Amino acid sequence: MDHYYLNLAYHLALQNAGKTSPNPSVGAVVVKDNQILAAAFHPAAGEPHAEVLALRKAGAAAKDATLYCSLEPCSHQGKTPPCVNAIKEAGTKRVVFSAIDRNPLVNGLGQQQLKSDGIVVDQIEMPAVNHFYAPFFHSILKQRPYVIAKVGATANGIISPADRNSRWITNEWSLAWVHHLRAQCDAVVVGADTVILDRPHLTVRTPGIIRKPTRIVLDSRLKLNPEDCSLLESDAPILICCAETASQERERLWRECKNVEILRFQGISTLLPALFKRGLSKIMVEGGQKIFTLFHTSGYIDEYVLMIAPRLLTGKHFLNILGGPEQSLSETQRYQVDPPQELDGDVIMRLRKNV
Ligand code: AOF
Ligand code: ZN
Repeated sequence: MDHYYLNLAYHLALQNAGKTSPNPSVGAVVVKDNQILAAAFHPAAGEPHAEVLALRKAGAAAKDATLYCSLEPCSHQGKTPPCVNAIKEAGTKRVVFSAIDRNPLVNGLGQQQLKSDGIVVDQIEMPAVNHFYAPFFHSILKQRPYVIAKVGATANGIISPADRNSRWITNEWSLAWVHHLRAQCDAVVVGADTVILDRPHLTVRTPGIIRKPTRIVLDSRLKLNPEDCSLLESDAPILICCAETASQERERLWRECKNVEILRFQGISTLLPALFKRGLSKIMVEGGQKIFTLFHTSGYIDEYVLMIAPRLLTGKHFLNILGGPEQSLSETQRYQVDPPQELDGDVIMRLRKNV
């Protein structure tokens, strides 16, 4: 039954994914005599951890129970006290967890502490859980956000037809799916040209999900004009990233708008750690070609989500996913691929770097 309860803990974590940043989403289940006594997920950063909430719900009955957690319980004092203390105080007999918390402050110390308190500890690894926590581990170890590039393209790799009139290459199922993916991210990143030409809102429009990822625009010369900007038509934070030399006058105009911040930056390698420091640990780059190319050639795309429509487009003046220098195949990298998903003909491929 261990797998069953651990899977339940993982599904609790999935349920609250995207809402705990910069913390990971974690689920916990308290079980005794094959009865579920309590279950909880970590609601948000700064609030109690999943284990603490589940044990609190179980109360005195948690004595001699088994605690199932999607992630190794923490052993450090952060914004909240160590979970291992609460686990010991509750008289928990056994802890089963899936992934080791690779946060350097924990990284195995949680399970070590539990064992030295006389608690039986078992780890059951699950590939899905490892994938689930990869962005968190990645961002905390590299001190920069995990970067997903979301690309909607034709089967011959075209992201933007020359006329730019046909904005939606993929179908409506795919568009709905993108909103769901956005809801799991802390920010969406696009270039200024995409905002000017496509007039997007870049918000999450999924019924029942209230999430407002920051809308980041890379606009080195501050071309965007607050007097005519589609992003201001909806309510979610906007962060405009521009060069040191961009117009002060434009910046002043932008500063008068609600929900807008301006960040001056020198290059992408300094921008990403700055975003992480602002609590953005998972970001989704949505184009256009210049922005994909910038992130790709500097090696910052950790995962591609390719949404491929079953269409082929002819012509010379369209845009491919990536620009950049001529490469030979031997210089390219082979990614790991999840089993492709199909949404009414569109194919979603997730390519991840080998880490
Ligand atoms: C757990 N259970 O539910 C979560 C954990 O500042 P704090 O106290 O909230 O600690 C944050 C760190 O705790 C976070 O970076 C990660 O290592 C771990 N998250 N651990 O035992 C939880 N969310
Ligand atoms: Zn904890």
